[in-house]
Amino acid sequence: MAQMVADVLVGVLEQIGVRQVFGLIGDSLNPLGDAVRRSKIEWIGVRHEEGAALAAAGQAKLTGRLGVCAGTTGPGSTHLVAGLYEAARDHAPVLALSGDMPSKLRGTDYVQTTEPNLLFRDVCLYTETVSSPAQASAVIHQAISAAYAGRGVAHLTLPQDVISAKADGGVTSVATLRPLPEFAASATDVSTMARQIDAVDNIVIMCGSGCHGAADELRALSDRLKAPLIHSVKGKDIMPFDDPRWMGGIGMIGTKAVYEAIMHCDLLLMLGTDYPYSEFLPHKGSVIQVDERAGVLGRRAPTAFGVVGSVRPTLKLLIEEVAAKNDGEFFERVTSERRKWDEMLDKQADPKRSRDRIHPQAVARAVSDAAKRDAVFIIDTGLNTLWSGNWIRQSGSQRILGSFNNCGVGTALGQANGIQVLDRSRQIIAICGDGGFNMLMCELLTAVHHKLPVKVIVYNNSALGLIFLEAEGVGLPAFREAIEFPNPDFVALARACGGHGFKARQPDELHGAIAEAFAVDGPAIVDCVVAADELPNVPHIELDLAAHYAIAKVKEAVIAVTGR
Ligand SMILES: Cc1ncc(C[n+]2csc(CCOP(=O)(O)OP(=O)(O)O)c2C)c(N)n1
Ligand SMILES: [Mg+2]
Repeated sequence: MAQMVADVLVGVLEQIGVRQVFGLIGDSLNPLGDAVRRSKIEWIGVRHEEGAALAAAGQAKLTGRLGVCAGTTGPGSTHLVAGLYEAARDHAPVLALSGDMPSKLRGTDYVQTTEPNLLFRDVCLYTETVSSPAQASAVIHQAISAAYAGRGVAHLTLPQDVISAKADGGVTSVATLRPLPEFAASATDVSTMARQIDAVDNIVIMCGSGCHGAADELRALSDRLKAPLIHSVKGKDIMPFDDPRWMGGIGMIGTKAVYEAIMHCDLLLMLGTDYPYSEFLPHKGSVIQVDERAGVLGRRAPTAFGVVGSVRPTLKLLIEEVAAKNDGEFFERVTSERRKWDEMLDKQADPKRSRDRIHPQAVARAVSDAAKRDAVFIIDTGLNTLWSGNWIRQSGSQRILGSFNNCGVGTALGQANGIQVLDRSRQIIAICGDGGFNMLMCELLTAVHHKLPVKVIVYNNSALGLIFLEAEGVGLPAFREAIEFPNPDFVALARACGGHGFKARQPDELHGAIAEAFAVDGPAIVDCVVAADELPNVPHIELDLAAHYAIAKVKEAVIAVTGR
């Protein structure tokens, strides 16, 4: 049988090691589906195209390798777009494929008409139509190359007639399609950085996602400089929670010890992080920032020196150059503050804290304590992000992913499915709010269908909990009608879908429900009914914020009495 254009596309994906395409088939994708059917690549049919994009994004975030998803003409591709932002915002290489009507019908307001290259423009680094067999191989190469080079999303529009046409040659230069390699900063920059570090006393080293793989170098630098290591949430999983140098997180997923350390240090060394919340970064202290991406240097805090380079090889050079420091007083001070914060976290997470209600911190801690040492946690968006982010105690070999830049509700389960497909024997745990789970709960069916034993923990507070807090934080009374909602019986739902369901209503049911879910073979939900009025610990509570809460509470009391 002659090769179709679709075969050329699938062939190159196979050659670069893509093992799955996540998608939902439609007539325009039939030629693509047929080519996948005849290849070594597995087609993972999802229930909603957003789930396909999230699955591809989850894979790409975990591995740094190309994830691939597909949706059909019109609504099939509009559904893809939302999930693709997850890859775009977290700089993960994904190729999105969207089917399109036959070319002769373009521009005639035919059914399911969209302008795909316009639709995908914002989320993509590259979007192009495969417009003829002669041009196909070049744009296929270009798309994959763009996704790897820019670490983001590339998109190809696939008109049905073109991808089913006879191919006109294969893709060349396939060997060039691979993730970006690490690179060290220049020797001059390393020397300049070392001299600036030598000139100051109290240093804090902030570690972001660009520090993955550099744990040994970070430890060595911390020891040499007597400098505490702190992390963004995307860097949390790099080291075990109990490493004495690993003091905790920054910002809302962070500690008071870290906040104080940053505000009082002489120098913040920002490594592989583009942490966006400037209010938690030094306002006047000096910052040195190291990142592979020149464009992120200096944009979050006043920065004295910016260095372009990957963290690991750059630190190897820096450790050789920088002078050792002897005074451990600052490190000790941060350590003692960190101990106090950790004790507070332990108390908050104690299931015995209340006899008849489960506090959400206890859920996160119980999940973390029961998880395997190499589990992957995928965290959703909402108040639940704060519970999970602050109370999980990572092992150092676990991974923690989320939607930390896109901040999308309903993104955890789709990503978890994609990651679980990579290795069905690894423990993959999606931790969601009830609003988030409800949003894309159909993806539990994808898990059941493809025998993906994903474990889904649901913080059930019958509310879009974070919105309460956000409204009250600006002095508005919470709009209950918009925020609260009834939930289904999640246990029955899980079983109806072909999975397993467990419920914890009381503190003494929590550990058992989680243990049972982790022990069963196959996807499982743990419905954790949690106290809905729990307030997170804010490491830097500002007076005006506290005042806003008070005003909102007064307004809510008035509404409760007057109805207005
Ligand atoms: C797709 C999407 N819709 C809406 C929002 C705004 N939003 C942020 S957090 C949140 C509440 C999420 O509720 P839930 O999943 O129940 O988590 P909880 O805050 O209760 O833990 C909402 C609606 C968003 N970030 N993403
Ligand atoms: Mg909720």
